[in-house]
Amino acid sequence: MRVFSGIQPSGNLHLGNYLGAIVNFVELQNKNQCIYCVVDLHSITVWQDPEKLNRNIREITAGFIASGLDPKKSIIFNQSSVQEHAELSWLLNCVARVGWLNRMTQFKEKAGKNKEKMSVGLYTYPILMAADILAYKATHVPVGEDQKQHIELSRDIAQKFNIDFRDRILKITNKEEFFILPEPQITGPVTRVMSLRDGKKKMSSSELSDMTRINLLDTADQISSKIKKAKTDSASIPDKMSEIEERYELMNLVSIYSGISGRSKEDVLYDFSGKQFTHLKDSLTELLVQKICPIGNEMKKIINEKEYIGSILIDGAEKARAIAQPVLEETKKIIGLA
Ligand code: AQP
Repeated sequence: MRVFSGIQPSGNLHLGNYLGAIVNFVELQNKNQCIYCVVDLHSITVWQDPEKLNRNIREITAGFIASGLDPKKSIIFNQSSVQEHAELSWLLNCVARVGWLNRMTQFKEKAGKNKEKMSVGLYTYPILMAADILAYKATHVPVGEDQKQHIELSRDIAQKFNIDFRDRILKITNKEEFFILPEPQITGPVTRVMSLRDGKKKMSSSELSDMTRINLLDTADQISSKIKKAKTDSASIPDKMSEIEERYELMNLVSIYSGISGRSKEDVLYDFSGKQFTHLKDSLTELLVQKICPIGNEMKKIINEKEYIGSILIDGAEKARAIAQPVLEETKKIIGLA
């Protein structure tokens, strides 16, 4: 298995990133070759304050390390320092079809009625993501559920390339196929953490209100206040999961509790059934403070160690380029460019 995944440095590394992706990243690094990228080129598809972007890149890197990623085991780097991503992305732009991009729900959700005013980069973002993955011939991509459609697109692009250039691939590589079709690994403790203020919307770093999410850098007081104010309904807490399927906010709190504690959602719900919401919220706050605050404190320490973070990213970029460059060169040869 070769694992690739990334997180955008758009500020506010949050509980969704942690439970949906990072926990899995850490687990996978022990048995596989893992490549984890701070996808800075993705983040600029929406406006990023240039004065803050560099710190945000350090924040994600520090978050990786504080959560348990080991730069000796995993390759950690930022996307813009390995130019192969951008170059392969252009080549794949010429393979992907407009109709495929038009089906991407994330663009529709993000753009809403303002489609015409969005950056072209936001529209073509999934092709850059395909390049990120295919440049390493990654076999597995650990992500949250929201990224499933983008991984499927990466597979479609890989497959079309393999078909369009079948004869050239055989001639140049002596193999039937060039790109590997990557598998999504949507197996984090919670694959879709929802907003604390709206159980139908995913927790997101770009949501304007900070009350919608728990950031890994939040203090114990901030966590406590956000969970206290988290939206709930007025009905009592039942003891069966089937009864909370449409009570989205309660389902979210139970899922987060389960993801952090490692206990099943059924057991968690059973423990709090018939009790007041404050019991669930107080207990969840305690768990989150125990789990998240040490990570946040470690991040705060590492973020300012600019040289340390710089050396991890430079070393990671070198290792990443050593894999991606030959793949790009071969891709160009297959296409007839080199
Ligand atoms: N709410 C979530 N629940 C579970 N997994 C999530 N991920 C993100 N949000 C959740 C997973 O985290 C990885 C990095 O995601 P990202 O950098 O694309 O997302 P973000 O930080 O949450 O940023 P935005 O502002 O919300 O951007 P979009 O809308 O582009 O995702 C991915 O594996 C993702 O699945």
